[in-house]
Amino acid sequence: MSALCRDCALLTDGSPESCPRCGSHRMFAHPELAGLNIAHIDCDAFYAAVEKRDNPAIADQPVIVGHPGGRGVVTTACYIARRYGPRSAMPMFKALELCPQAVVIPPNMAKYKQVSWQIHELLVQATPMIEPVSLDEAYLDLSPGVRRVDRPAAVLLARLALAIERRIGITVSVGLSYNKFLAKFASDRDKPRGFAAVGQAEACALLAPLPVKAIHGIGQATAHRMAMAGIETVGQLQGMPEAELVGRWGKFGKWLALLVRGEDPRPVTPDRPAKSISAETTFDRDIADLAGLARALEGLCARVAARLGRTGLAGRTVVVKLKTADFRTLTRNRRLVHATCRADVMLRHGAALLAPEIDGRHFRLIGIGVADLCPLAEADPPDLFTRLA
Ligand code: TTP
Ligand code: MG
Repeated sequence: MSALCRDCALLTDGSPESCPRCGSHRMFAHPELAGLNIAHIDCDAFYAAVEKRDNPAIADQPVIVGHPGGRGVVTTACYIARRYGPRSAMPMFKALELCPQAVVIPPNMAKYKQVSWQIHELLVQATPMIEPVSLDEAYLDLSPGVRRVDRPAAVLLARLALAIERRIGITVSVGLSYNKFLAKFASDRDKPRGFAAVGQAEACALLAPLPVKAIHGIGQATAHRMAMAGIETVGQLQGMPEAELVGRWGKFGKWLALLVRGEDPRPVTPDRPAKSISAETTFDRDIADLAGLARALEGLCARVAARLGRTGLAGRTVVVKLKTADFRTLTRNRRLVHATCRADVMLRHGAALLAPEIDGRHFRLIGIGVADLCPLAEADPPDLFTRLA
């Protein structure tokens, strides 16, 4: 048996009540913990959590995110509001009947997207194999040889959950298993701020009592047809040989035969790579002079280079973006002979793109990035002089 301290990420043998290093009681013990590598991370009441983070005055109140008014629906209800009944997709008027004291906040998608990206930036430090499912959830492959840090997956996940809490200010629930289906199943078992694992030895028994809809791919219609045939639970499907499942449901039956026994062949598939990587900043006071703008570019180039390094990418085109005081956006770009991931190279080309724009106009924002991405290995070949040296 291994146990994980969820407050200091120590992985220890046995199942102690408290952490031998930090004394925390948030211990998670599981016999297969050290050997499970596929994870699912899901933010808790995501939109509502972001709104509470940004307004501590409502932290202890029931919060519903959604468009107020007659025809609106609930997009997220925080966990306090859920005690009174409101749920996602419920008509707002009904949610407010159940919980009239709720604070209703219209969704701010731009903000949630930004938080989602910040979470992604943390996840990518643990592994490049991240499959985002929506703004607030992703699968991670943390297998040895894939993960960036040679620590057990459970340790990396505890660190990620802590980093998301401390740096971003919201909580997540983590599911750890040996495939995607069970990792997602696990992340839902201990919400909010949860940590759960499903091992090989227990998977079938855990799935057996669940309604058939718990199986990925069984929707309302299939569940209804199964109910007509007297099949209500996953256990009943487990009792059927594969030939019978295929006989009844064709190709889907083959899929069912795997999933009901806790097998899922789908690999974690990283999202399509970004088309460009960039950083930008809005000034407190508009800037018109080259020196001031170039100074801003320097910091931005360092940020872009750091992100390129983390994602293992480089770019063949440098792009500079400027926004004028009267909100006009202009972009200037330059294709390079060799792709780059270096801040100094980006800065040199960035400054060259910037110079012709300095004509007295004031700018409120500057950004720089690289596009036409390629693997890092193809970037910045040593120049002739270095090669000869
Ligand atoms: P979920 O992860 O399903 O829900 P949640 O994060 O609010 O709560 P939890 O995971 O703790 O159960 O969805 C993520 C976000 O997606 C959610 O904050 C709002 C949005 N969403 C909708 O807009 N409509 C919906 O019907 C659902 C379910 C979610
Ligand atoms: Mg969620």
